[in-house]
Amino acid sequence: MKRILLGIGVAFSLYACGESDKTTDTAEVDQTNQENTEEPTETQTEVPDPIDAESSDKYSYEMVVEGLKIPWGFTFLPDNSMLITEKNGDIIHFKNGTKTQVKGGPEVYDRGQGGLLDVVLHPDYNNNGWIYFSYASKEGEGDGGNTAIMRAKLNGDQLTSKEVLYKASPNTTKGQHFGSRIAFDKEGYLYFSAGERGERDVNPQDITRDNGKVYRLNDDGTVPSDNPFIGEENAVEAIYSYGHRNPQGMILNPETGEIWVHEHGPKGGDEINVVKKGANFGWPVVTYGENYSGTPITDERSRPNMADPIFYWLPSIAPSGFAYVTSDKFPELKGNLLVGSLKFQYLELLNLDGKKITKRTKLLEDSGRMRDVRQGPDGNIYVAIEGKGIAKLTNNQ
Ligand SMILES: [Ca+2]
Repeated sequence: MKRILLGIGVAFSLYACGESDKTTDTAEVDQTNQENTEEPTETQTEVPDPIDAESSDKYSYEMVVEGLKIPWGFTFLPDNSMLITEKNGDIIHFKNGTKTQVKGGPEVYDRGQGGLLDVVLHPDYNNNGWIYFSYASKEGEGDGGNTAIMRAKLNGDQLTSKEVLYKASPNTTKGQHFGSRIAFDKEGYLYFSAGERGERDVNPQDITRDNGKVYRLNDDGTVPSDNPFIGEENAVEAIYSYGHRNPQGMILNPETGEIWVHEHGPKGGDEINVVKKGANFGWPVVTYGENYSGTPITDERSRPNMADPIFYWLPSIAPSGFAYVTSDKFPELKGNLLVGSLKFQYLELLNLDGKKITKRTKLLEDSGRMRDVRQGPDGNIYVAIEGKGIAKLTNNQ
């Protein structure tokens, strides 16, 4: 069965979003009339209205790894050394104050928002040594690239035992919306996102196509037998949920065991979604955003058969990187969420009460495009800042 979106006909350029390159992402200030920023309709949904962010100067940062270009993701090895992905394809192992280039990484399609993306360790890394990467890959037929997942092992300064676990298709030369973040749940399933590649009217609502999806695989890349679309005609059986736009944040919520994503909206309407098996998250049939030109995409915010976000941003912050803080080092952050803002160049603290965001606070304002945020094994909070490197959060008191 094909679930193809009908009737959303006009294709607008989606190139100039907050996630796009540095020259365009701040160009999308609202130059159009204000009537287009009408309040969303409240008739069908219990989604809370956006709230304003407060500012806090309680925190600063100190650089830990300097001289990076676009550090897209990073993770910590058991010896507390750091593995960092640069969008251009470089993999850097930072240990005892020294950066070493890791050889043998995936060949990446470094274009627009694509390149080497996330890096995550297997939950049982200590025993199996598997490291997972997401990246834009040229593999397969056709010009351009699409999102791929590889796992490999680190031996000295060399990646070995490389296995490509997934490659989305078709390739396209469009530069936007690759996703991609990776997370494991408590049962050891591997989740990752692939954005809709600038084809919003083609990909996100069609489960026979890649892109605009969250995927679920076994750790070896095989498809779990209880994935939601197994056996549906022509379905991409690795799909776990659909109707996504461009998720660049993904966490395991340690309290609930759920996978949570945030995703870039268009102009307005970045969302936090609780991933559910087989759910349709609505893009572009329902959205709290509008076209970059200020024209509406739809006036529908919610439908009964589509999953609402638990929270949305208006205006968009262009979110990238996502962390749930469990550390005792920062009691004010514990049990809450951290999200990087590319567009406004700060770290956002979201106070969390169950599935409700109760407060937004801007930390580290004007630091630079905040690409990723992770809690380290030492309980510290680390951020990846474009044009700078990896920094550690410090308390001003
Ligand atoms: Ca949605």
